Amino acid sequence: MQADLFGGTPAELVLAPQAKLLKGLALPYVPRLLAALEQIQHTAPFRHMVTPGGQAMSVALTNCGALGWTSDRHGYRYSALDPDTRQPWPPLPEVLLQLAQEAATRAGFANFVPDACLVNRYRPGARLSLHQDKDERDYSAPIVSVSLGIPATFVLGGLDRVGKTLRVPLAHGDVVVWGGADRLRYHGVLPVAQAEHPLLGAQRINLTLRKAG
Ligand code: MD3
Ligand code: FE
Repeated sequence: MQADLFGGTPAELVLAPQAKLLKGLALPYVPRLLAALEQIQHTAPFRHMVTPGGQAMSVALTNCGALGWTSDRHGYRYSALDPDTRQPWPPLPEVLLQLAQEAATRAGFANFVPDACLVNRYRPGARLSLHQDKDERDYSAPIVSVSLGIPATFVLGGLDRVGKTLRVPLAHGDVVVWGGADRLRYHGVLPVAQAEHPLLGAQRINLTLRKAG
């Protein structure tokens, strides 16, 4: 799918005052992103982490960058080491830094320097229940999210668990930037429907770039 037929600025949808969906912004980066993902998986394979409640997540994950998000029976935290290998996470690829900075700048957050990239893999049926992202040290930095592969429906709520939610379809190449007060909104992903993507097959990959440390 083409972001914009006329070579102009990609469509920018305002989801909330400081949350912007940049349709197709990642499309020109896809070949380099897929090559980077291959490298990351080689060092740090996808795995299903366990939540503090003792349940295995339906989403499989890995990380790159100085810090990686992890979960186990004891809680959620950012760690410099992959708990499975006790080795550092693979470095943040240049292409991800470039894309994150282009997206953040377009959304009004100049000078974004992420130090963590969580890579989520959704097979059909995988979902992410409504939650807030509260494990980072500094809420003033934005979060940049990149979607690849089969589509998903993103659910955006408010600052508390109850209340109205907005459903947002996310497609291959879409980028969302969250900052300011909207960074602490509840959000989740509905169970992903069975589908095939020409490049990624039956999976959705979501990369979330953050300043965690
Ligand atoms: C809205 N991932 O890893 S990314 C997560 O598609 C996570 O894998 C989802 O939520 C995914 O924590 C959604 C989009 C996202 C990320 C952070 C947010 C949306 C957000 C923070 C505040 C509000
Ligand atoms: Fe989240």
